[in-house]
Amino acid sequence: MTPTLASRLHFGCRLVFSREGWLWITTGERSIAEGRKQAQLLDSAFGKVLRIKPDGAAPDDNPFTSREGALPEIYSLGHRNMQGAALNPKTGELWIVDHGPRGGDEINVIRAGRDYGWPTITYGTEYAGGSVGDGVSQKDGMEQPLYYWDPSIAPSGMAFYDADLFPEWKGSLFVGALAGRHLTRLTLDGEKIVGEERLLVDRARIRDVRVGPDGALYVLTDEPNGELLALTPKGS
Ligand SMILES: [Ca+2]
Repeated sequence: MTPTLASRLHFGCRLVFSREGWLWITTGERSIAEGRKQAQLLDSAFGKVLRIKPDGAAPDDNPFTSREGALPEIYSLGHRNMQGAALNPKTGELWIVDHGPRGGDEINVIRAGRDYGWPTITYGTEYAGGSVGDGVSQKDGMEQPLYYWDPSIAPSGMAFYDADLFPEWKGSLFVGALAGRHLTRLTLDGEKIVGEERLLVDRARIRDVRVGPDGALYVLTDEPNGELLALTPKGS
């Protein structure tokens, strides 16, 4: 990430390959005031989704390649701390979950060149209390989330379920919760999130969730004595 800032928080961190083989990278804004501001700046890699080719170069059709002073790797901007990202198996689009401030965790579908608003707009407030910036949640030219959590769940990894082992889960989107200590199952109608079920409630802080080739759901806990859980249907 460039430039460098001294901080131990909000590094983003998820990697997803697109169908054409380019790599999406989610970066955080390092949580400090200087990095937060840079989430809106096109000469900084903080708080962005980046897209690169296997050799590290920016694809020619990235949205800001012809913008003077902009990093050509930038695909979208205005993000805070995207701890989950997954390819939607139906559309091939990138979906992310952004760990927000208090009351502002978001799910977004990522489209080229769009501004997802952080820190200008948010549904959350500062952890210490008080509004973020002007305290607005909508603004022209900035994307609204598909869904947000208030109170926060502290989202981590995410995965679309497209396997057959749990037929009733097909098409669902799973998101782990850290402070929320559960696994969320979201039901979708296209881009609308129409239902939320909480599983493994108070089991552990959950860091990541993935679907295995066997159709089981694998859940990674985030604890001193962390575990990898495999979820399969009863009797299977
Ligand atoms: Ca947003």
